[in-house]
Amino acid sequence: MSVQIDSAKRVGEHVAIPPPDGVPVWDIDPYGDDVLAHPEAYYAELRARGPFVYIPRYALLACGRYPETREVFSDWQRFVSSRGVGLTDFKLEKPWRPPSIILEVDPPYHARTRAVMTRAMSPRAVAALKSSFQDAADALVDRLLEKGTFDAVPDLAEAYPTSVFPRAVGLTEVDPRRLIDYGAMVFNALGPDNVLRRNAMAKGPDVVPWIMEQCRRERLAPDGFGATIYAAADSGEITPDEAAMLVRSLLSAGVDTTVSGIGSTIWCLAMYPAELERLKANPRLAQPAFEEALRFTSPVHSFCRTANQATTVNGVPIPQDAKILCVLGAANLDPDHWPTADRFDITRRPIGHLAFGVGIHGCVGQNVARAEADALLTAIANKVGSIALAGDPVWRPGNAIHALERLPLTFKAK
Ligand code: OVM
Repeated sequence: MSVQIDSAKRVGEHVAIPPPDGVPVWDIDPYGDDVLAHPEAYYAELRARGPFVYIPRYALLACGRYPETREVFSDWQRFVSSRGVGLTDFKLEKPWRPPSIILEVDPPYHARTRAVMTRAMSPRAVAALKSSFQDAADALVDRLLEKGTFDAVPDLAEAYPTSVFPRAVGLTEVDPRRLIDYGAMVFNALGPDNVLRRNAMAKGPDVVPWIMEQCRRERLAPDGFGATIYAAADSGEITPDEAAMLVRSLLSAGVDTTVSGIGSTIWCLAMYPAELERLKANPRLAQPAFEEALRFTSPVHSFCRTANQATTVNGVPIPQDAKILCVLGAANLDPDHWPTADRFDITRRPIGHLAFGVGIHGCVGQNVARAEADALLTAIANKVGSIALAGDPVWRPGNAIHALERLPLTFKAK
């Protein structure tokens, strides 16, 4: 028994569990445009209805309270990733691309690929990039101050990561548009066969072959994350084909995430000028400001897991084969976990936020994301006197990413 959202293409197919005893049924589309663009009311209602809800439209369980979301996300034995982290159960439906060999696998195999990626983006490897990240951030902020008024989505949130990350990977051909479009495919593919997924997937013929080509060893510089990954193939730790797949993971997960996280952080500073003042007064708040912006906006709003066995979470029965939508954005705003949860406070230091996930699958690139944000926020703290909206911010719906479509701003110098 399974749900097929689109029977011809079999997109989003998974086992259609019935509502478990005692789990409230909620007739909502969590992939609706309005929910995805402005999710806060949905987050609050999801938490209020119970530790889990059953969503009949997709025969799906969903959780958004902090303890349960953290438990499902942490326990890789009961809640596996190898059956896909979107709506599709890879046991039932062939995924749109060969599965990621780090995201969409379980232990023991996972430990092998994870170790290579951890090494490639180690604190030492990232520290070596610090001064070039800072130079690029200083130069970009200077240009934006000269412009005065600009759209912070293309001109800052997209411009900065695409100016430093491809080089850090070792790409020798940089095509920001294709990198961004591939990210949109990978993340929207986690949802149902809606317009968001279809529009993103339509770029496939232009984008996928280009991405795969950039993953080849001959294409990569000898000093990036990619080179470290291929060095692990030389030592026999992984195969050359696995090395190419891990470079693909860098390009899948490293662009749209940081673009979204940086854009949303800038939005926070524009919306909460008192917090910008605190950052200007103490540029060392750059790191905690980014963490708080991640908690506050959750750029990756949800990922799924699949129950590999019947179990219970906080007494709630979870049937075997259930897909569980873990709404990280809801957990990061749970008022039972976070005092004054809906306040953006750059001195909060929100240890344990779920914006990078948690557990063995927690974001392996988080040091890189932090280094990018740190450089940019340090440049802003040192150079920017005020940030004002120059028009209405527009949020863009996404099946897994919550990010801005447009953010018109005016920067004035310090
Ligand atoms: C990957 C990957 C890793 C993390 C997130 C992601 C859904 C992809 O390994 O391809 O986006």
